[in-house]
Amino acid sequence: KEEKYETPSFLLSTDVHPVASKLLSIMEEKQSNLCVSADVTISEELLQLADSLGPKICMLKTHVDILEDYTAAFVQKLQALAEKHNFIIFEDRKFADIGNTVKHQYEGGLYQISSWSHIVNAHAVPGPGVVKGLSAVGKPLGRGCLLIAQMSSQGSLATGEYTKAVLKMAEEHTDFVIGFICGSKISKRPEFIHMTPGVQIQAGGDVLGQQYTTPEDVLYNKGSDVIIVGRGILEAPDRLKAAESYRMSGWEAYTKRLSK
Ligand code: 5IU
Repeated sequence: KEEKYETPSFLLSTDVHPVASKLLSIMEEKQSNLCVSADVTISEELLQLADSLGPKICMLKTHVDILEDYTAAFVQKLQALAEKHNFIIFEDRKFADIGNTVKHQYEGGLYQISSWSHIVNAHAVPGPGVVKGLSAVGKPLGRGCLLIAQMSSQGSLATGEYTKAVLKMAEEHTDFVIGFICGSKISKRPEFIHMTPGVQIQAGGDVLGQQYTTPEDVLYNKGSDVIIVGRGILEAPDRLKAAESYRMSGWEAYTKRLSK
């Protein structure tokens, strides 16, 4: 297949966080900037999703606390599938407490998230202590963190000056923060990864304030790097077919932007 797209040179730079560079090479190798949001409540279904959609995705996003049958054996199986299909695991935990508390929430409790999730995310509301606390646990394990700079939901307060302050917080912690959850590109630094939820083939929303934009709009017009898709795939009659269609339209829009 002909493509104008070339490996971005910063991928070769040693300054890039190992998880970010792994993600970027997975994206290239699989021609996918699709992160599936596996919002299901039974672990067997999640594993089955990870196995069947694994070849189409660069990342799998979880909410372990919605599983009704979580076990340590489940995460071991999930990790094995991440190895098998070469994708990154992202637990969408949205940490938002003081540093000392998030440290415990990240490392301990029932889920021991730091032991299996390559990436987590955090709200910047508490100030830099939240990043420092998470980093104390995650950095020695080679983990990365995304800061929530904007949200897809209607009436979100994460806008304007707040978003700018999040960007500054990220710039001050580049040894652990690898990018953002956002609606559009907010930093020109190529080593920051921009990931956007609220994506469906058709723009619109749900009854609880979620707002959807299309892959083309998010990746081409808004300059984001990765699309996060949940119900657009989970509620499709054929999930594999839907995932392939998001992968294809996402990769097309992304490579078109990179060769702009
Ligand atoms: N999610 C959002 N918006 C955000 C953030 C996270 O939708 O701003 I931060 C999560 C919630 C859900 C997934 O797990 O992304 C989107 O799912 P749907 O594609 O089903 O709306």
